[in-house]
Amino acid sequence: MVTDNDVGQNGEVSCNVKHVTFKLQSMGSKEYKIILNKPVDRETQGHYNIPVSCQDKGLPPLKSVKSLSIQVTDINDVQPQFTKDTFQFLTYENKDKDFPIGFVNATDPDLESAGQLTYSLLRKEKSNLPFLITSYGFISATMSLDREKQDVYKFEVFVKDNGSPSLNDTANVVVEILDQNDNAPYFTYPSSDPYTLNVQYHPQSKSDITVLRASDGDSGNNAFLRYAIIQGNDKQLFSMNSHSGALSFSRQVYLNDAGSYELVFVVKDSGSPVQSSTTSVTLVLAVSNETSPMSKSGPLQSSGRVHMTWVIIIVSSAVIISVAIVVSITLCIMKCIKHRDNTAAATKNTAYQAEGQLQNKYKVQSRTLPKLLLKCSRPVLGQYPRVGNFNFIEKYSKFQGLEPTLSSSLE
Ligand SMILES: [Ca+2]
Ligand SMILES: [Ca+2]
Ligand SMILES: [Ca+2]
Ligand SMILES: [Ca+2]
Repeated sequence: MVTDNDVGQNGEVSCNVKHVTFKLQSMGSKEYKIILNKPVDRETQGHYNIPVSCQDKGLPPLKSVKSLSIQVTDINDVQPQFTKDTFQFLTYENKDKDFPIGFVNATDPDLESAGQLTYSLLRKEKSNLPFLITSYGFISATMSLDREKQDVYKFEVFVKDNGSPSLNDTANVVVEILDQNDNAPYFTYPSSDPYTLNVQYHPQSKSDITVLRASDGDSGNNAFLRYAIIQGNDKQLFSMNSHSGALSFSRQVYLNDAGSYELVFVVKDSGSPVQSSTTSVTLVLAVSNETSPMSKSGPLQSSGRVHMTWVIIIVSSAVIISVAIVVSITLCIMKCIKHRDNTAAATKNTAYQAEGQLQNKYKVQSRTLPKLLLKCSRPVLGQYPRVGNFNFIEKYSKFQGLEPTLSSSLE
């Protein structure tokens, strides 16, 4: 409502609003109501300030401008919306009850109860889901989960606002259960423990005997199996392919290999910690008469003998060579002593005669000369006359206490 106390045209007033969303509608003299030019959305804009101007028809016209504040009231016109179409969670098996799985969440921009959300599980039929969800979207397990029973759970969650009428949304949830190594492998073949396996061997037979089989309820490395023989293979007659479980002869089979073998096999998974199981097999080996009679240990003994022969040859050779060396040395010493006795006499005169010739130059003492001569030119002395000339290449003084490095000749 607008007032103007003037009379006549001076009191006639007209008002208007320049706004795209609102306009004025006349309700008669000096009364207007503001109406919507187009719909408003509180979630887009919740408040408006609208300038309203009024002007009379006097001369000159007088004008008044006032701002109107308009607040948009909320209604529950937006439904809640999950932030994802599908929520995916991973969790381990064997966890305690109430173990947390994850959160789901949705948005709703409405105000107060129109935007207050409540979550729940959408239970289809009578499926016994081992999960619960709190009203604010937290999912947990209601029991310990076993991946070997069920490894994936798929269900829907539901969210609603508290407006009136209430609006809602749904989303998918996938919970994948991760494996733990909680199952030991077990043999499926042999099918019983102990087990008797009859094997007939012919020389034409292949080395394969049989293939052991095992199973493991886990997955991945927790079910990656390896096989081994852990007992009863003292003669090293059998071998096991650790991956395939194939049992075969590891060497040639001989007649005396026939008999019964109490074998124990193990199968292990590759989990952490490793789990395993064993099984016993009585392998009864019959061999055909065509089989080589050579004993298994034959080649080993033969090999041992060859080894021993070599040892004997080497030791004998060493002894013979040692004896030869000792005899040679002994003979040499004896010969040496004999020669010294002979040359001592032979050189006595020569030495003294030589001394006369040498003294001027080298001051050689007469008693040392026979020794030098004996060492340096003993073999020659016997073939030459007792009198000779000596040509030292070093002076005597250097010989004292040293091995002689002189050469001598007798002419
Ligand atoms: Ca709303
Ligand atoms: Ca709402
Ligand atoms: Ca498992
Ligand atoms: Ca396992």
